[in-house]
Amino acid sequence: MQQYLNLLQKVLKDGTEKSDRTGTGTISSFGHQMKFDLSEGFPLVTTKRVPFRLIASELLWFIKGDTNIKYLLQQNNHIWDEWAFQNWVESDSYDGPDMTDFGLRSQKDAEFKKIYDKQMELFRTLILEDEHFAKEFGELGDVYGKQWRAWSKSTGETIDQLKEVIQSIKNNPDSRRHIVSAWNPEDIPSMALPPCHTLFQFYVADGKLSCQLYQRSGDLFLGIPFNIASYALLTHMVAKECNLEPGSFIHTIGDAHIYSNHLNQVNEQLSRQPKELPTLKLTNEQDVFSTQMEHIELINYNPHPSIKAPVAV
Ligand code: THF
Repeated sequence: MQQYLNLLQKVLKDGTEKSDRTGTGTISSFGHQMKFDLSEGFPLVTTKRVPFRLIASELLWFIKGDTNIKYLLQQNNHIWDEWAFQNWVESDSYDGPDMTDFGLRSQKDAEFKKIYDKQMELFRTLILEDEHFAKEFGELGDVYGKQWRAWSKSTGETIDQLKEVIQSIKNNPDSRRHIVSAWNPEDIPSMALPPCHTLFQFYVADGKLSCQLYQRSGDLFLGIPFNIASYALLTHMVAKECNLEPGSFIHTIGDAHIYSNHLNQVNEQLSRQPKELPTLKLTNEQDVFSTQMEHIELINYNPHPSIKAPVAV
């Protein structure tokens, strides 16, 4: 994972201060690439503890084609809560305390944070316990699950890109068109967040399956360790179904940025020595689509302690 640490270092050193959508402020640099040989171990960052369980359940959520956070909450995964919460507090049916700019305010104002935490708790309970509420406010719109499994055509039909790409890997491995796109220009206005991981391509050679991701924007401290492990896991899963060995994961990033409130955390991480990589074991004999959490096993992950940081919404 030295490559990840090198990228952090490079952006700290050469990046430009840049304002951003969330109002947090970043140091940013454009156009980077990392390459992970999956035979050398599973690329999960070891200079802090990364909650792999959250990465795996998020990926299974995408693969199911689900776009409602209810499933994530049932898995005790809260990484998407803020985006659904935002839709609720901005809607006409919301009549609680004012939550304008809750992301920034909850970090700066301890009194507000108490009120915010209470509203967020209420929101989670409603999603889990009230079916109508979950249908209306748990929905993130046309995010990854929708684009991967049910891209809408102008005719009203849908395209299952993930199923088709797996078929094409099996039937025509040499193809140069093993592509899944999450970037659907027509749907951008209805998405909670336009997709950060925009497009990925598989490649087959020498009995090995590789994957390259183009990510338009990457939060280097919080998001990128998730994204690397998520696509590495997907590559393992697809390789297994197609009777191939996992090859490399290549991660190409457009706007690579470090949020200004993650700088201490990044420096702490850079002071640590990377440890040996864990390995991944997939225990199901079936296809990608029937994989469950209990089929995904991470072995020998002994990272440095976790480092907390606020997520920019
Ligand atoms: N927005 C921003 N600003 N950064 C992102 O990484 C990001 N994502 C998704 C959507 N919008 C984003 C959500 N993914 C965490 C990790 C990934 C996320 C969101 C949040 C996070 O907070 N991770 C903590 C652990 C959290 C926990 O234990 O619940 C961590 O320490 O890793 C990019 O895909």
